Amino acid sequence: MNLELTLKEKLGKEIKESSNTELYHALLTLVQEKAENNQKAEGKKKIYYISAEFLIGKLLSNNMINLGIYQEVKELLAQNGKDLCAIEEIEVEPSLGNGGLGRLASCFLDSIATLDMTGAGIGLNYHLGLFKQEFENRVQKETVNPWIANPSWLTKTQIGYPVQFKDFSLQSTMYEIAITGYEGRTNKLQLFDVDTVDESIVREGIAFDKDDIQKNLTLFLYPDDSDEKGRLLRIYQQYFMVSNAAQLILDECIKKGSNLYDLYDYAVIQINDTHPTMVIPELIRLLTNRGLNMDDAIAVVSKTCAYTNHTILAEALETWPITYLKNVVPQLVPIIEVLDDKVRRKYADESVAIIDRNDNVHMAHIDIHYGFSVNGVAALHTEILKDTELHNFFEIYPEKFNNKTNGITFRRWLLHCNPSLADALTQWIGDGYKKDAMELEKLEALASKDEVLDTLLAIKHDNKEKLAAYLKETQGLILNENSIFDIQIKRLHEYKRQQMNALYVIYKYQQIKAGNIPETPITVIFGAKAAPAYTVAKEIIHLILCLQEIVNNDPEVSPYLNVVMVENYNVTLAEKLIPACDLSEQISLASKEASGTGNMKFMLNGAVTLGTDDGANVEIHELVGDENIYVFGASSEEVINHYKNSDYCSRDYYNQNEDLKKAVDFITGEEMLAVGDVQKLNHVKEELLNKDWFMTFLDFADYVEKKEEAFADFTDRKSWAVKMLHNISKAGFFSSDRTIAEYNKDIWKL
Ligand code: 26Q
Repeated sequence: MNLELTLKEKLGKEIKESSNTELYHALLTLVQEKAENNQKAEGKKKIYYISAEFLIGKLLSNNMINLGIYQEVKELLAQNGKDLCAIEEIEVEPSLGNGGLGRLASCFLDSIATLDMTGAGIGLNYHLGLFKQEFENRVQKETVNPWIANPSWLTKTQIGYPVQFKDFSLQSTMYEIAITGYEGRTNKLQLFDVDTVDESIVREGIAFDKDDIQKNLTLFLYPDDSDEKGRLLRIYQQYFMVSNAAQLILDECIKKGSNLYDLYDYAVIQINDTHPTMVIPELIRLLTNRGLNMDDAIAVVSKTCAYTNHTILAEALETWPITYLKNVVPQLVPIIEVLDDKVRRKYADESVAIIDRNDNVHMAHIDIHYGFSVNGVAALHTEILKDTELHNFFEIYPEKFNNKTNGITFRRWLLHCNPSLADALTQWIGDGYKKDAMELEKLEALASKDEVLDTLLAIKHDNKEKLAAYLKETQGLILNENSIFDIQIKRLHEYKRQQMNALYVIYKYQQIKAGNIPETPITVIFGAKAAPAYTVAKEIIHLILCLQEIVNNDPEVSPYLNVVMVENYNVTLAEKLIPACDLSEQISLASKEASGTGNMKFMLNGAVTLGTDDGANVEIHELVGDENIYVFGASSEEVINHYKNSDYCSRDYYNQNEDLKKAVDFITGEEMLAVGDVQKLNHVKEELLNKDWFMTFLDFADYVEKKEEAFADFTDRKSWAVKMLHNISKAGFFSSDRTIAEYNKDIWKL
């Protein structure tokens, strides 16, 4: 294909004379056609990755990299005075996920296609996705985030199914997005939608009529579930997703020759957390409708479905009152009752029942009894599931439990987001690492080469300058590129402990005020959305925004310390923040973060981790060794014991640690009240003093000490560069290609 001719043909004019928007549209069609041509015949068995979230990010550049035309297009545009980066800005990021779980699903689709596996993602086509975050008077406000443009990456198909609810039925339409593999095949992300959805029912912010299911079913990514209507809508969404998935899967398998008794030879379904769990009773229902008896249907489905657990937080484990299911999907209720009955006949232990004494349905219990595999997402996480959270299940089914440590796609999180690092790596160790990430270990041999270390530092500095320029232009934020970039970007949740980082900022502010000036200036950068109904999380955002105001405007302090909270943190911003990071904050309370995947992205891009021994941090720690990571805080065992013995009292720490006390008191001191909301700030402080459920105070002293150590080490540029290099060289293990190869070997067996 002659790129230049094809592009001109699509434009109907010269490249020079085209606008960025016209170029984006032309490139989009060109890439779509090229992706389409890369489809391959399906193998007999197919992996169906069902997920309520796919956080795919912008697609243009990523697809061009995977299709091998990125460089050529970039140069062609440059020759015509056009900048690909500016064209990328036209694309709107689809935000069809909240965070880690959705982004993981997208990395997995990339790797499945790259490894040439027959597979598809199945989900929902939310018109407005996750809300867009705006800051107003230092408070998070939610607004809509329309992403479906014309043309877009979505293509409408002729495929659709009827989905029956209690009082009405809806006809679905399936949309597809091409998923390109790196020098691999093209697979599909299949998103179901309803034609009757009506964006005009959105009122102020993201408020809408929750009763009108025909108009709201795929309007938003699971909305607020703080009230009953929100929770019911969630069940409508989930059933709509899985009923479509089940019908599609059966159709495809029958076409390939399945007699349904051998369904598991044609399909394996990976259930991404419990959100798609109803696919199990739905498939059983459909199979019995097609003539299988109940026992056979259950046996077939149990050999087809596998479950991944992504969270140990009790409040995130889904349980639905059976009355909700009766009101939305009564046809599933008798099936779930049969499933529960069979469990109860076999096991007296009430804790493994599907329907509990209060008539709540435990979704994860369905997956564990009626799936053939249960996996956690990092070594520590899987051990905690086996030892505590799911211990009673592990005793029944030890053979079902397995670990699959998460991974990230290096195409997006290195080749695309950090091209200068990728080029330097290629120069040093060849480009074999692009297909076999373990080849990054070859870097170890270069740890004593000054020109390599200098280049690493120069690339980092350049990325910091680029980030500073971008944030200035898009958000009006001012960053000092000669300061240490200390970054915490992830959903806002108390267990992730942004509040501990904020307390450090206060501590440092007070230190500087007292004359203890840091050797190198520090910029503490945050990015986080809070769930709209999660009050404390929003108050913590308020706290950070107030600190930003106070610290950055204090002439005594701002030359040495700055606080920056980026607005509307999303995949696109992550791609710019991560390559610019020096210190990666992974400070969850040990035992609470199932894995984390941002930690891996930072490491790959040469940041050094400051973290607790939690989730995949444990594996990063093991790989890079004590010298190349800053680990602090109570161990997961200690934390689990504190919960077991209920013996943690935050106030004791407050009373015994003068620095901590001063920092906490500052939250409601006069400087803060001059810029912040008294109620919100009081409440944050009270929560910490009276509850601190995630033990911020327990780890605070150790956190400060380690952070100071990291900042001090940073000034020795050369030894810091060695740390960077070791982190990059050991990141190969965290390629999602490795993760997906393991899923296939142990679970999918395609
Ligand atoms: C459940 C019930 C009611 C309402 C909402 C939910 C809900 C929604 C989203 C529960 C969980 C999620 C998302 C979870 C998630 O993103 N988990 C993250 O998954 C990553 C990929 O495995 C891990 O790296 C992170 O550690 C984990 O927090």
